[in-house]
Amino acid sequence: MVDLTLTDEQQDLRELAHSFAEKDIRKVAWDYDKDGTWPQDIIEKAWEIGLMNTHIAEEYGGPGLDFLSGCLIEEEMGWGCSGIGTSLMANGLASAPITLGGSEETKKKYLGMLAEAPKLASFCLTEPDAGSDVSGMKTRAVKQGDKYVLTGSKCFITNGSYADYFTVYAKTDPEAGHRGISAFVVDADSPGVSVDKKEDKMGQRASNTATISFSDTEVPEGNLLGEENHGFKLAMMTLDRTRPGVAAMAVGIGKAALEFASDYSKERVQFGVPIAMHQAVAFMIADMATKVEAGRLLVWQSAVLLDQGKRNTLAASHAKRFSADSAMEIATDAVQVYGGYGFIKEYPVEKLMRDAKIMQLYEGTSQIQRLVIAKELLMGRQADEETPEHKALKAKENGKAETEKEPATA
Ligand code: COS
Repeated sequence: MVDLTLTDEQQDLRELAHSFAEKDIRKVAWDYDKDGTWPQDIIEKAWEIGLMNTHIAEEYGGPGLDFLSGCLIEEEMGWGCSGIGTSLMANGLASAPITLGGSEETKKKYLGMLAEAPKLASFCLTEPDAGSDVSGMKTRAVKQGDKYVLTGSKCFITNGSYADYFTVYAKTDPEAGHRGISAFVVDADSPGVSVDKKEDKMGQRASNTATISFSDTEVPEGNLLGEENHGFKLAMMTLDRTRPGVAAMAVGIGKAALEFASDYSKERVQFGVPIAMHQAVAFMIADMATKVEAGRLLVWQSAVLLDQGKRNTLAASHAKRFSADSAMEIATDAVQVYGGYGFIKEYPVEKLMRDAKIMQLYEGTSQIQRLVIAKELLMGRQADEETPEHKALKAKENGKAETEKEPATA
């Protein structure tokens, strides 16, 4: 039986996140957006009440929550302010490669760091000449004795100016295309690391976006994530884990825009009746609502597959593509429902329209999601392929079962 009922814990978490978004985020969202204010106060409070780093396993100090719970939080953060939400959630992107590929020591140190204090980490993949085309990156990592030396520049790095460490992708075999990329953890205070630029953005202005450069930056070999030259797959598997959450944030933007538009349509009177009574407007509201509901279902599906230890590449791209494009459409329609007022900064929906745009761009453009969808469908990859965590979990369970059996067989 397919059951879309949330557990009591998930419902409580969703309520906590909603209340935080309403009382702490929305209160300042439009001001922080205007001035591009860094939301340090909100980050500290969100960390304190357990809304950050929910994916970090209990053994490294986190709550080890499921992916669906993470998505419930992300939707509420998107509803409150997706700029602030992006700042709150970027640790998930930066730390997923550590969870997937880090040694025990690396996990304890770097996942533990985020669990112990309201610290931040950034994911450094994109470069000025390598956005969608990840394998075109130029950053180099050269092995010298027991360390790697990194040189290169990464751009559009979320939280880059405030991060304590970075997960960085670099070429270890420049001739090997995507099979010559490796991933590393780099401490932000390492010699040769510089934060070059804070971008002045159209939307999500409270989030920080920076350029990070590495100049002969030495990284201990123990900070290599996964195997050398296997970084591309690590990046793709990371994006499989984070795209459902980004899609959830887009659903949150859509829901916010829908609510503002429907409230306004009931108040605004034209031709003697509230504009909601005009079918032209009512149908727009109806379409917005369907897009929110459909987007949420795709998000939940892509998260639940992960929670079941299944490959979710296809579902994650469906969710990200549809929810991002829908957020843009819904926010644009919300401006339309507000008429001329929608275009004015004093009213709430123009911010949502600016914020929604980035959802179609970051963590893979809508065109890249279509490319992934087409490849997954045409190459017939199996949705139920097990993930490495699932295999590891099974092995652990089997190990436990064997141990439990031991006394009986002895
Ligand atoms: N999980 C595990 N492995 C994956 C994978 C996934 N989700 N997706 C691809 N791979 C593997 C493939 O199986 C293939 O393996 P082999 O080397 O063994 O053949 C390899 O990775 C290359 O895959 P593919 O041929 O599909 O790569 P392409 O270069 O053609 O396409 C795209 C890759 C364009 C989809 C990828 O580069 C991408 O997602 N780009 C967008 C990046 C992005 O989101 N940037 C935003 C910045 S992060 S905020």
